[in-house]
Amino acid sequence: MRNFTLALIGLLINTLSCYAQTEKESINETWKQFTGDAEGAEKVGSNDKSWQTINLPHTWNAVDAYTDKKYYRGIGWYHKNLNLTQKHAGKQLFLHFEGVFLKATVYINGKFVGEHKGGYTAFTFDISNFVTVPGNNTIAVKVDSSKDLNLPPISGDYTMFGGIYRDVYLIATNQVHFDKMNLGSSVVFIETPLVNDNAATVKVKGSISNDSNENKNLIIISKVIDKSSAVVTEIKSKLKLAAGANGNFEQLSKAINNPNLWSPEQPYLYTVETSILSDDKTNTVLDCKNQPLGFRWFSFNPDAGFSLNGKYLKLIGAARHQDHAGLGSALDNDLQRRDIELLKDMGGNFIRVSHYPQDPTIVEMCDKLGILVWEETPLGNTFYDNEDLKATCVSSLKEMIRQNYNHPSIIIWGYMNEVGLATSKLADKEKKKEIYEITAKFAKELEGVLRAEDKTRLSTMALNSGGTGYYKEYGFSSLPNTIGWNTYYGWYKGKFEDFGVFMDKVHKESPEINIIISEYGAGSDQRLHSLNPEQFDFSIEWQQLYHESYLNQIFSRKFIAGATVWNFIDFNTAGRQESTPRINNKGLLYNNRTPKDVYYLYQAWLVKSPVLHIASRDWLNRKGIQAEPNDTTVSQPIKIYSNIDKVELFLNGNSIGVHDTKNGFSVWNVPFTNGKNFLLAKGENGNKIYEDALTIDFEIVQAILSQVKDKDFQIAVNVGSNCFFTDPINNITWMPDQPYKSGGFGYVGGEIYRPVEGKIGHQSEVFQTRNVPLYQTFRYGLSDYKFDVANGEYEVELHFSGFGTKLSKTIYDVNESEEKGNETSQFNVLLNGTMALEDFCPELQNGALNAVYKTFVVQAKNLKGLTISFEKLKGNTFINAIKVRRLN
Ligand code: GCB
Repeated sequence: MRNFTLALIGLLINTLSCYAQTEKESINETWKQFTGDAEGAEKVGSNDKSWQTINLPHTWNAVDAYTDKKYYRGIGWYHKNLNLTQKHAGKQLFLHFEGVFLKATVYINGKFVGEHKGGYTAFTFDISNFVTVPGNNTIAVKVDSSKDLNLPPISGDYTMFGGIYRDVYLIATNQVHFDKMNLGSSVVFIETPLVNDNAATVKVKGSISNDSNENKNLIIISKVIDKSSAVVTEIKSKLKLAAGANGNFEQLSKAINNPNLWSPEQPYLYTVETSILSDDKTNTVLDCKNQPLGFRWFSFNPDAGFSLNGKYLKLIGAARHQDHAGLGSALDNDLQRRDIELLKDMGGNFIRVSHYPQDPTIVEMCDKLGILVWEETPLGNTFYDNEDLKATCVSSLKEMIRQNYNHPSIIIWGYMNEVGLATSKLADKEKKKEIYEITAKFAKELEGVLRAEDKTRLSTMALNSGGTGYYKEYGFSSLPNTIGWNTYYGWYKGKFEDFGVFMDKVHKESPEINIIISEYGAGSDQRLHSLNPEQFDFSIEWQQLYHESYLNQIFSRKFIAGATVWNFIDFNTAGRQESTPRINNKGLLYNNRTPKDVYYLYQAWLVKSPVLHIASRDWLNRKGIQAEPNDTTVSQPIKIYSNIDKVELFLNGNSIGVHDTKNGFSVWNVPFTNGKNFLLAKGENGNKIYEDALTIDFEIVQAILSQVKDKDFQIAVNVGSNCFFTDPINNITWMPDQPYKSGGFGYVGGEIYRPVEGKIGHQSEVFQTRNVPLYQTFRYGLSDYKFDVANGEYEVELHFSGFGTKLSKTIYDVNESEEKGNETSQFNVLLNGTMALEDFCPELQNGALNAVYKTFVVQAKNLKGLTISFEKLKGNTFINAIKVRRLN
């Protein structure tokens, strides 16, 4: 019996004969790099002594993209010595680049090997005829990241990091091998023509090259291997290949009974191992390839949404850009993988790999962790009828599809984002029509390419919600199988509820269209907090309200098949300004991957295991004014994100009540005392107690300032803003603006600056300060700002940033446009009646959009406190922030 069992296992368990036939070796180490053009750098022996030595992945924009909107876009060079040894003799040798932005020209030993256009897809060059084996060989790569209207992306809200920013491999194969020259792809393509609960079949296709000078008789064996290494089916076929020829093969398996299905809950992966064997007595394995295989089927329905393996599934997750604080686009594979783990931990089952194909580890992880994928090519915003541009869009689309064909996680391919947006702004109607038409024509062409490349998946396009008219008129929205809507109601415009209204409208108007929300999001800046959050204030609290509302609206509409938050992680976009210039801060995580509190709202909605999170990790230093002069506590709301029905909150050991959780959260009004406040949340689930705790440092500001005895008294005000602003370097918190009330502090007269209704402050970068948001909001037209402080000597700090007419109107893009702001203002500022700033014009002090601050020493006498008075001379009086500090 024992012998019989062993024999059976011997038959079923794969012997893993695949390994070591083809060698794939990373060659990321010790490259020489130079940013700039270097004449003759492709030549052997060209002088690179002064170049820096680096390891890949590398980008030359890891620093300047974070400091300068005009970051370097141009040429850079890379050199590497490639030492080939005896083991490479007689092999076919290839260089495989996973990603070089934007254009790469590769030379080996001074000779041109090839050029690749497109910054987000892989490419492979056969270098066999260029190298000396054994021997030292020189690889030289000229990389060009210049803005090029012939190459996508031609526009976009993200930084175009230049360099060899993904891994590079040397691949050595036998003379007979899977064709490596198929657009950088894996060359063995897997499909599942039949798949249901009971049975599945596997189709394996590919092409083989015979680079030897003999005719070959070959056997091709594909084994489907399960997780326990058991071979569940095997397909065998034969191929005759003449010397120097290429040939295709296609194999179809028998039905596999009761296949393990792939899904987010159980991302069961099989491996398809395909080997080429010599058809002779030796049966030598000549090449071998392992590919992932997942059995799943899916469908979209315009009313019923998405279903996977016959079951309804709400697709929910986030879009991801590829950069990381301090590294730009040059992340190692562990960091890439971590992002997908973070998405899985959040409960996400869907990702939009935006706006371009990303590192191969991303989709590999999605296969492993069970996250469904929308992947897309980088044509966005605008389009020109240019043959080179079109050719690269087509080649990038084909490359993306072929390189990722076997990943079961991928369900949708996209090829355009918000095209037509730039066109919609053109004044010339004829021109507009013409561009819409050529763009739509090209969209049709790409749709055709996509459908011809992959009949097993669906197509999509992300459209901006403002463009429903032209998308319909020119046929964009009826072209792909699914439509993604990018919607920002409650952020760039409108109210949260407008989102649902919009979705219902587009669904009603075009009931035949499958709908995904490809973008929705709101910015947030950890330094900004508000008890009265409002649209576009970049407070953490507004972003929370935004997502609380959207989640409800998305889940209550079945026809919304899926949704991806814009964006999973704050990302670098050098042209954008706003509160954190060069960072689009709509992430659920910061750019260094620390989750924001709102990440846990998603967990509370999406994760089945108990989640309990006090949502104030982003706001641990709080301040508040007494409601009544002698109050020893000040109440402020605390939110808890949880999926546990009832949660109890304790403050410094005492229960302050049990609240029901609804829609993933509950809110407490917490009576904070001065100093440390220890909050402990408890929830019971299945007889287990779950806890979360944090300490909030609270400073109570006295309602009657003259009663403050502390000689170190200081108060800082973020004038013209509804937000607390905390400078993380010195922990000083600037209080929100408020009207003056006797005994306290506040403005007299004036208005908060709002460039348009619903927006607060401006979004242009302010220089000469690290505290940009403090200078983006201001109050104008005011007559006084008063602080009813006790008698004493005070330092008064007045902060201004003039901007004349220099505000940036566009959200991103390096071109600055003009918006009417506080036309050059001139005014006097008096401190307790004494002239402090005469004929003061903030722009003239330091130039527009630069921070200016002035300090003065003022005596508060006769219980009259401090009055800062503004006398208008020209334009408007205004001020951005004030700090008052007691000296004596
Ligand atoms: C969009 C774009 C995306 C931007 C985003 C934003 O609609 O598709 O690239 O980053 O809006 O944050 O404004």
